[in-house]
Formats: sequence, C-alpha cells, structure tokens
Amino acid sequence: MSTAAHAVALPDQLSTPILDSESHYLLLSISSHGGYAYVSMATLAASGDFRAAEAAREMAWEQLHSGPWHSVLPVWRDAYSMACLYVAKFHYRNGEFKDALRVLDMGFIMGGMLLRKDLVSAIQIISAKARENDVQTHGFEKSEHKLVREAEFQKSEVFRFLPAKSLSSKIVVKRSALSLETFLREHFLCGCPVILSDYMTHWPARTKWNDMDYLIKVAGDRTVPVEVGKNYLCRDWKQELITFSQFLERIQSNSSSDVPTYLAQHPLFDQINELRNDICIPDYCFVGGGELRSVNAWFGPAGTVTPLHRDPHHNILAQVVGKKYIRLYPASLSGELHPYSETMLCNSSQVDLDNIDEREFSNACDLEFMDCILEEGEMMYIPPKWWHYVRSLTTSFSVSFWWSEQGS
Ligand SMILES: O=C(O)CCC(=O)C(=O)O
Repeated sequence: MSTAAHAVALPDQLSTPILDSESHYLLLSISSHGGYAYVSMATLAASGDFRAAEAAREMAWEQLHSGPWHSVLPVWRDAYSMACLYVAKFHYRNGEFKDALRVLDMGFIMGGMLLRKDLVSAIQIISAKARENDVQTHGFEKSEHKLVREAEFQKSEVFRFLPAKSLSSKIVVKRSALSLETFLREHFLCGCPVILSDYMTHWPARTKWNDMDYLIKVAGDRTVPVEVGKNYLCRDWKQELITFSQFLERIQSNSSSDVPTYLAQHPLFDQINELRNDICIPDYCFVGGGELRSVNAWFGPAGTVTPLHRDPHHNILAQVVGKKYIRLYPASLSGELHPYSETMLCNSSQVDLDNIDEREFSNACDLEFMDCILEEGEMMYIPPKWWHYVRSLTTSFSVSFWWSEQGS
C-alpha cells in the first residue's frame, strides 16, 4: 500500500481551545504580576506576529530562570506555555513540523498545567505528520538494531562496580502469578518488598523498546530533559534538554569512562503518547484504594546510579529493557543512614554506597539490607520510605509507578 494512502490530513490551523478561552484571564493575571511587556508581546502574537511570539517566549523563559525553580510564580509557567503555543502555530503553518514539536515539547517540560491539554493534542497531530514525512524520506527499513546486546553483561564483571557486600546476604524474594489479595496481605500491608516476575509479558514495550529504529521513529525528534553527571548529589551534575535521537546516540557511544547521561524521573509517557501505549498500569497499583501519583521513565546507559534515597509513595519499578542492581534498606534505619538536613535533599542519604566514608558513618557497612539484580521483564515493589540505591548494569529502560494509599 502506498504511504500516500495513509497521509495524515492536517487541519489548516492548530486548534488551541483552552488557550482561546483562557488567554484573557491569563493575560490579566500576568499584568497583575507586573508582566506588561509580556502581555503586549503576547497580544501581538495572538494577532499574527511571529517575532512578538518569540519575544514573549523569551521573556517568560527569563522569568523561569530568575531564581530557584520552586520560587517561580506558576503564572509564568503558564505564560511560557502560551508563548510556545503561539510560536508553534507559526511553524505549523509553514510546514516546519520538527520546529513546532521542539517548541511544544519545551512548553510541556517547562510550562504550567493550564494549557497542557492544548500542548498534548497539538503534539499528537504534529508528531504523526512529522513521522509520516520521515517514513517518506528515510523508508525506515528494519535493521534489527538492538538497544541492549546480550554480550553487554558479564555477571563476574559487575562485582567490580557494585557496593561492598552486594548479593551476599538477603536477596529480595521473587514471586510469579501473585494474586492481588496475596500482594495486599503479604507485601503491601506489611511493607515487604517483592520482585514480581512474569507480569509484563503482554506489554508491547517488552519487544518494541529494545529496537532502536522503533524508538527513533516514535520519539527521535522529541525534546527530553536529561541529567549529566555521576549522580544528582555530585557537584558537576547538570541537566540538559536534547532530542531523543541525540540521547540514543550518547547511550550507544557511552563507554565506562564517560560521564553518564540519564533520562531520569521524567513523565515521558505523558509527553509521548506512542510510548504510553506500550505500557500498562499494573493492577497492583490500585491496591490500597489510593491514587496513581506519577509514572516516570528511567532510561540510561550501564553505570547510571541513583544514590541511596527514599520516596513517600508505594512504588512498582518495572524493568523493561536491561538489568539493574537494587539495594534496599528498611524505613526503620533512617537514623543510621543520615539523611541530608537541607530540605531539597532530605530524602537522600549522606552515605555514598559506592565509597562509604567509614570514619564519618562507622556503622553504615554493618547495616542489614536486601538486594538483587532486577532482570528484564521483572518488576519490584518498593514500599514507601524504604531506602533504595539503583545501578544500571546494562543499558536500561525502566518505568516507575508511584501511588498513594486512600486518605494519604
Ligand atoms: O531506576 C532508578 O535509577 C531509580 C528508580 C527510583 O529511584 C524510583 O523508582 O523511585
């Protein structure tokens, strides 16, 4: 069948119903916070001035970088999304689909929630079109280009990188075909970690995500935030915004001496619908009657480390591609694990498992823990507030599902 038969019919204008109904109130609110210059540029942008749209976007961008992220007024985040939508409308009209996608992704990542639905629906329309153009120009023949190759992993080698005493004591229990009732009784209510095997076999992601061509096809042109550096507690750690294709190139060329690039704790599945359709929310996440709080991607080369930290939610970490080493300490050991005192880092431990300072944390080496290698296709339940340290042993793509209990 010819590609033309599938051509995605595009509307002439990018429709933005929420922007259309909310822009008046949003501009009033921005004025009340002193953003008069922004308001006059956004008003010109709405009536068709591209340069004014770009200027408004820059003004909002400056506001987003005027201080620590938590102190940025939410109205400026919405102002940023608004300007991104105006800029994207121009690119769209000119058939510049990749430029439009880049701007919309920036609005998604950095902007507020008010115009989120407009951004998402515009992204969906344009990414289908951009992909269709790519199919016509590149053909996307199947090349069986695997993200992780078998030879990438040698078990005897990994002990060189793992923290002392790894895999020598208590291994996390592994269960298959665990009923929701047993999960509730034996793990959720008593706060006991477990590895759930055989639960993800039906996920399209299990076959699709190990295929580089597929990932490039559905996400290559999309902009994503990545972390660069040993880990977020190190001084030289930074964040960058790059395209998914650039990220995949970095992963493929990563050698053990390189500083890893990690796409970590990012709501990639809210942003990229095609990847969202490849996963399923595990039924276990509905145990407890609470709410799903966030679904995040963790994608990076061998050697990425998430240092020892704890989260307030129930967590299922699903290992879709590759392998990870995970070490867990119970919530009751918080005192011995010396959380940082600064508010921003109080969920992280000062004990660096890769290099324990035994003079400062003399008993850290003797604390009891459980650990395991989480294999491709397995999920781990991590109860709330349990401390966890995670190291990728191969290129690895995982998804975390955080949920809360009823009333919490
Ligand atoms: O996979 C990782 O690197 C960390 C995952 C994690 O910390 C989490 O799911 O809460």
